[in-house]
Amino acid sequence: MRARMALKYAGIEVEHREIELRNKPPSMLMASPKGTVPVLIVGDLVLDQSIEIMRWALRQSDPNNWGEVDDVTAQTWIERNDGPFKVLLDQYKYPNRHPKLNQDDVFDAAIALMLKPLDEAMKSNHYVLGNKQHWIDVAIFPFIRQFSMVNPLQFEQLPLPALKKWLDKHVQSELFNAVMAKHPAWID
Ligand SMILES: N[C@@H](CCC(=O)N[C@@H](CS)C(=O)NCC(=O)O)C(=O)O
Repeated sequence: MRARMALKYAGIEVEHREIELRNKPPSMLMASPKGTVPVLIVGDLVLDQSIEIMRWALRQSDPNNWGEVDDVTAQTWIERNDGPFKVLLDQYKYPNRHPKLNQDDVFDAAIALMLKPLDEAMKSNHYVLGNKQHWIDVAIFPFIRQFSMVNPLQFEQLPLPALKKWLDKHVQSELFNAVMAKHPAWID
């Protein structure tokens, strides 16, 4: 979602090929053997990390200066999100794959690692890095959205008002809703 959003924001038209993960087309695996989505192919260039796609899109066009400020802090957030938080998110989403883990511990660890610090960061500002939207907001919020959807009642009870406001704003944004449109699966 974050790669799609950055491409749309930058006004880049793509031929969108929706991939069925259980039935990956050979053309995709030929371009990127690691077999994860998204993959962006531009001539000879193959980008198969969503963050790389975001950075590439913003280098083409960045109309509202999403890439303007503090890339070092953004990098710290992205590493925390894509690394340890993603691990906890998967453990929380798929408890039967992790029968030895205590779900409450997983939940608490995710809050302490990511959700609480995000809420703190956004208490005086509206966005992760200040009062302006940055690519880092778009890079992180789909993961917080997934987290919020695992057990909505549990999420609702969290005392993290700034984070919830930020999440709602992104979920309701035109950009996010524009990229949520369904596409038929691509067949080679
Ligand atoms: N670090 C990669 C992770 C991509 C990733 O894990 N994508 C998942 C779907 S969200 C996937 O393609 N999984 C392969 C599969 O389930 O076979 C990125 O951000 O692009």
